[in-house]
Amino acid sequence: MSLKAKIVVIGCGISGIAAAHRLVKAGYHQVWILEATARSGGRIKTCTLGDNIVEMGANWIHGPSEKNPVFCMARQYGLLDPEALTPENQAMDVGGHPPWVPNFFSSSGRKLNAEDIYPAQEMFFELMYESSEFESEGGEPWASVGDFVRSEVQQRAAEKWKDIDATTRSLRLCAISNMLKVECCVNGTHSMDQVGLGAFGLYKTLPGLDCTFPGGYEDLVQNLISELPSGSVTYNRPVRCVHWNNTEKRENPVMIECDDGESITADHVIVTVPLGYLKKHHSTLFRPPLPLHKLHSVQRLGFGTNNKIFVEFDSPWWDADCEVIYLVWEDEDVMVDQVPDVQRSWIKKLFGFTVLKPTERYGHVMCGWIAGHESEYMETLSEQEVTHTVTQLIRRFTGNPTIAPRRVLRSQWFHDPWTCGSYSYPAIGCSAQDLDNMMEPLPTKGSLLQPLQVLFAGEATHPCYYSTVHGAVLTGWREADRLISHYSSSISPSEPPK
Ligand code: 6YU
Repeated sequence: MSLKAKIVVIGCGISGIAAAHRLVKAGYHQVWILEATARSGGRIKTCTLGDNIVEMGANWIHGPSEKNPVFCMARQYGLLDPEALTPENQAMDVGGHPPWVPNFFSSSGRKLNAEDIYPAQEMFFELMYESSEFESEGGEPWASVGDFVRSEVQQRAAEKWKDIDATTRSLRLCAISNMLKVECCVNGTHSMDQVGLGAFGLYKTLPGLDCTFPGGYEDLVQNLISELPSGSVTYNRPVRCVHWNNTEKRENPVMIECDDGESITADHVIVTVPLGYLKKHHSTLFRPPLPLHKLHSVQRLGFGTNNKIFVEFDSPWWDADCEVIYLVWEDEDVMVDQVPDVQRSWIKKLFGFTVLKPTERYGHVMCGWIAGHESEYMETLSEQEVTHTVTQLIRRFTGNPTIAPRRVLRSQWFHDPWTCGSYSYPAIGCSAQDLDNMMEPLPTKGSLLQPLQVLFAGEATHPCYYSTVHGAVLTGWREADRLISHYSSSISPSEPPK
């Protein structure tokens, strides 16, 4: 067993931190993290809006229960509210769709009767469940989740809602458009027409009602970083190229070239850069380049944009118990989740707002959600333009021309050069094999070269919890364990056989 192995982790997001933490706890003392930016956390990013804490990236612990490593660590560090710890909360199985109290508003400035919309919601959730049952077996009735939903709603609505008046029926179809936009945010995709029906079911949920970090998600990051030896992380150190198979010798076969011209040699490198970054930079990031099957999986898997627009008000204009506000456009009964003219009507893609609760902690703050190319366009606008458009939107839907936000703050994940989007999803044509290929170390199995030179972690390498923080943590631990078990079962490269 060689605790002397020199291991470099690229990226100080939660997967990189989890990998380094595991290795250090196992006794490895030559573990370094190289991070491109000036901060830890990556897509975990807690900011403030006035006096309030807001999360620009990850928001919730999805499925906070015993099998969720994020929940277990947060509990151990004492970072959660008491109700998140209760057995009832952990046992609640909501299949990824928390039962939030909704308010519906329409583009003609009316608050809609929720009872009119519920049958559409019920039908939509049924279809989401059915979409996840196809399991990549081939022969699915449609290529994408979007196509499947549209076709099934048409059929089922014709049968189930045949006695409903035309206005309510049309409104329900408009609400389905809204629900497709919600799913675009959940899946981090431009359109549900890009999400593969066969692969949709690869994603698995955990039991537990989603909860947040009262002090901010970054509390988890700080706790873990504080347990690494000081100096473990080098900030503002972007990696330009990983030269693997660098030497004929068994010693330090990897050379990591940084943007500032520095080069670092290592026995192993764990790459945790986001899939969006990999898609853009794979050709310059690896020498020799990625093997073709791995490259094809990088290209096939989806990586889209989901952004938030936080809006603060002096007083609420929603019901006291309201947890989510849905905005239903009355001209969208053809079940669409993309706008025809992005520059003119990008705001139509924003599905609505989640209300930050409890009010005593967050004040009157809501979080708007917008996915896809419309979201990417929004990032290019000035803060004033975004504020103006959001204000007009709220005035139109509430019919109240005097509503004015106090502050607005939005995320810009697509234009973040180290992320290039938000998170991964199974695009059309993807299968479980692509996620397997993503996590496969280099050189690939069967090679006579020095093994485990380049390992891959990060949310997009988890077979069923991709797109989440707990998925990212598990991949960091997985790659650390891969090295630990390698050294516990073989002779170390830095200790050649005598
Ligand atoms: C979750 C949630 N959540 C909202 C939004 C976003 C995400 N997620 P990192 O990117 O963190 O780290 C990589 C580092 O590498 C980074 O620091 C870079 O700077 C660095 N780097 C890059 N290039 C480099 C180079 N060349 N050299 C050196 N360093 C370099 N997850 O659990 N709950 O509520 C949300 C949300 C707006 C953007 C989220 C959520 C996703 C997580 O944030 C994300 O997975 C992890 O933080 C990634 O960690 P990492 O280490 O891999 O990368 C049915 C079904 C549907 C399927 N999906 C359903 C799931 C729903 C997902 N929901 C998300 C929703 C929200 C709201």
